[in-house]
Amino acid sequence: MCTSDLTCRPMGFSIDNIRADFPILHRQVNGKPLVYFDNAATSQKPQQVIDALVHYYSHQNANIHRGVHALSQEATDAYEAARDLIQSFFNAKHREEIILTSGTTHSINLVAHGYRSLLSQGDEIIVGQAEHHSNIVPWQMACDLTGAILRVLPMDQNGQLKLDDFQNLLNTKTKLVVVNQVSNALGTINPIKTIIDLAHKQGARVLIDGAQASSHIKVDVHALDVDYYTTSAHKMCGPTGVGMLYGKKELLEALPAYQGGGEMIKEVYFEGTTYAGLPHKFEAGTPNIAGGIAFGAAIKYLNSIGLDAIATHEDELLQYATAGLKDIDDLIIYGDVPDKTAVISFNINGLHPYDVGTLLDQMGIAVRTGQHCAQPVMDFYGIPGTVRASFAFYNTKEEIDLLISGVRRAVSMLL
Ligand code: 7TS
Repeated sequence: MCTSDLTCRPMGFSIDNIRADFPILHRQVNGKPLVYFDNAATSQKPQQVIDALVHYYSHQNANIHRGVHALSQEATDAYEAARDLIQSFFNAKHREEIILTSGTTHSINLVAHGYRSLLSQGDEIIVGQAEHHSNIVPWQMACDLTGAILRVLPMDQNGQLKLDDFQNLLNTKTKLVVVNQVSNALGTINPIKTIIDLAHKQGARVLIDGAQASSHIKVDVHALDVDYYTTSAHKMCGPTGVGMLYGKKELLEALPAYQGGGEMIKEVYFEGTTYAGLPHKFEAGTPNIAGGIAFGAAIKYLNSIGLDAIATHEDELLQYATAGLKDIDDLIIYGDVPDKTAVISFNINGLHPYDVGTLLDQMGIAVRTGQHCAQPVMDFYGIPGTVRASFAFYNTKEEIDLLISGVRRAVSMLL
């Protein structure tokens, strides 16, 4: 356990300076200072990201990719500069491999929609058991329309995917493997490099849902050799309504277009239409321009702190909180494994997660309760849901002390 700031936090990591960047962290909720532990749902936004949104609307607002006028050019440059920042953050080889979407859900649906034309009767897709609904339902839809079959890669009692079963599930009919890098319900990290390599050996493609990973773990899509990777800006200190799909260039070129409309075309005749090249082929309509630019600002902000420093601090919080919570009688942590991000999903025997969450809210502590859009995980454990506390690099051990004493108080009030 950590005893002093000097021994535990990386050089240059000043929690006070970081917290000063986040205006919302200084407000009160229910008469108490806000303790925000719902970071897996969405992260808070630093002033730099808020400023980027305000700056765009105050000084640059224009539609992009279509005007000869100065404002449109400026807005286009700012938007495309964000794409470059995202490309470099994820180490994609080509900038056109970065498709700006409205978020992970949109990114996955985009690929799944394209696969409706690529799948045939009897083809198989392997999906992890601990997926968010947005990495289940689009594949079910694609299977329903094509006659392809969805196979589930099971997890063990600790929420870890069973790799032996994976080897058995993979076969010549497997077209695609879709798993998250980190489970939103448990925080468990999946061995995606092994999964990608095994799938490729069998000739299958892999889509990784990185929504819970990309602001906690350094992701190098090139080194991973992943085929598709998705994330949402709002989990990375960026705004809502914007996100990313990375895809290997040749795969995106072969994937059918998703939405039709302006910007995604080369030429339109009533007799037929030709489509624009990447990335525009998948970016129909006016995008979330301010959001894209602010996504770039969020990447710059994360880079300025450093993912290594972020991971070190968050892991310290995770270890501290896990030890403190485990001291509470009858508290069960789901997915309590060494390889996880700073998410603790728990229950207390005899208590409904909703009641615990509601009492914590009265104390100013924001956690998420329920199924976390991952019903199969809850069904696996036979529970209605969990209390989920998820930490970010701007959280402190003092806040975790409040969580632990808050849970103790909730238990004494409810039991
Ligand atoms: N995949 C994972 C692993 C997620 O955690 C989420 C959102 C999504 C996909 C969908 O992302 P979106 O930005 O398109 O909505 N997860 C959560 C959560 O855990 N609590 O609220 C949203």
